[in-house]
Amino acid sequence: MLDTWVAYIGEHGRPLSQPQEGLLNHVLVLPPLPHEGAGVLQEARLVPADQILEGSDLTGVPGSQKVSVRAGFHRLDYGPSTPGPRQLLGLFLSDVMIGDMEIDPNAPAGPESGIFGLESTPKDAAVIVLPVPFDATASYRRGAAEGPEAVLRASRQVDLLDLVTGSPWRDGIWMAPIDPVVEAWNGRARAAADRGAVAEVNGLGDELNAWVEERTEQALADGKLAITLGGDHSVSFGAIRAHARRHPGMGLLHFDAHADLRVAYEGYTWSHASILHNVIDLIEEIPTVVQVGVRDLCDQELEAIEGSGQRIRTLFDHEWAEARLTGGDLTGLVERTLAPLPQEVYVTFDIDGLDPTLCPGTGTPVPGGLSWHEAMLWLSALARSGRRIVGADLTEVAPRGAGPEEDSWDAIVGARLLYRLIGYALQTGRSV
Ligand SMILES: [Mn+2]
Repeated sequence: MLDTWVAYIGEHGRPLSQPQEGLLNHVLVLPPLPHEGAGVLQEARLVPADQILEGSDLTGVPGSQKVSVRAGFHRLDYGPSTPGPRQLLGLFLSDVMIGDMEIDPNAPAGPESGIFGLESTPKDAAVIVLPVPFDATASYRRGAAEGPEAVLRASRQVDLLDLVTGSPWRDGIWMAPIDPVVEAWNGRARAAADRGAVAEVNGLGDELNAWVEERTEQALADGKLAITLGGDHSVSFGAIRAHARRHPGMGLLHFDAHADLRVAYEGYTWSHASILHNVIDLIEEIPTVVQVGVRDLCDQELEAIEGSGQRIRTLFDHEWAEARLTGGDLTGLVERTLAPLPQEVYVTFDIDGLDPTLCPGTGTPVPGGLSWHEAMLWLSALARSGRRIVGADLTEVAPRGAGPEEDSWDAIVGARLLYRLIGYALQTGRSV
C-alpha cells in the first residue's frame, strides 16, 4: 500500500501535475491505494485548496467533502536506478463526481486549454514546447507553418495516460504562444521566395535561427526539457545548436525520408533540405549522426555520408524494409544501428520519415518509411539502451485538407508522436 495521494484538480477537471496558483480550487485527497489497484472505487475527500496546510491531517479539514472516485496506479518501468516507489507509479483517475461537476482525465479538454489539455504554466512545467510556424523554404508544398496550431488543437484529445511511457503530463508540459514575430517573418520570407529574392529569405532564416537558438537556450538555462515544434525542418538548426552547446558531444538521431544533406538547396542557405548539412558543417560538437528512414537523396548527399568518416551513419529505408520483409531481427538491427551514438542524444524527427499514410499532408512525402510501431521500436530501444534524450524536435507536420473546425490526420499523428517523444525524453532524464 502507498501513502495518501494528493491529486490536484484544474479548471477543466483534468488532474494537474502540480498545484497552480489561480487555477487550483480543490485538491482531491485519495486514501492509500493498492500498488496495482486498477480502477478501484475509492472514497476520497475533496478539500478546498486554501485549506491545505503542510503536514496537516487532510481528512479532518473543514469544508472537505466525501466524493467517490475510481482511481489507481499503473506500474512504470524506469529502470533499476530509479529512486523511490512514487516515481515508479503513475496515477489515474476516472468516474469522479463532485456535485454536478465531473472530473475525468479522459474527458475532452477545454477549447482554450493548453497543449494536451493541460493547465501547465511556463514556471511549473518541466517541458517547454516552442512552436515555430515557418515554412518559407518548402521546396515542394508549403503548409508546415500551420503545424503548431493544428498539433495544439489535436493534442487536446490525446489521452493523458500513456501505457508505454507513463504519465508525461505529471511533469507539466507548456507550449509557448505562437509568436506573431515568427509569423511575420514567415509571411515576408514566403513572399520573398515567391519572387526569387533568395538573399532576403536567407537573411530572414538567420533571424529565425537566432530566435530559436535564444529561446531554446533560455529554456535549457531554466532547467527545462526543450522541444521544438515546426514548421519545416529548417527550424531545428537553432534548437540543435543550443542543445549542442549545453551538451557537448551529444549525438543526433535523425528520422527523415530525406538525408537533408544538400548544400544550400535552391540557393537557400537555411533550406529544410540542408538542415543536416548545416548541423554537420557548423556545429562541430556533434560527433555522430544516425539517420533512419532515408529513401530520397542525391549523389552529393550520398557522397557526404560516405565521406563523413563514420560521422553520419545512415540506415536506408530499403535496408530496413528488406530486414522487415525477410523476417530479420529488427530489434537487433535497431540496437546495432544505435550503438555508435554517445550517452546523450538529441532526436530530430521529420514526420516524413514515417509512412506517408501517417502524414499525407507533409511537404515532401515519399512512399515507404516507418510504420508507427516501427518508429516506436526505435525510440523505445534508444530509451532502453540507457542513453538520455536531452532534447527533441518534430517538424514538417502539415494539416493539409482539414477544415477549420476539424483536426487533421497529420496533426492527430503529430500530437501523439510529440507526446511519445516527450514521454521518452522525460523517462530517460529520470533514470540517469
Ligand atoms: Mn527533413
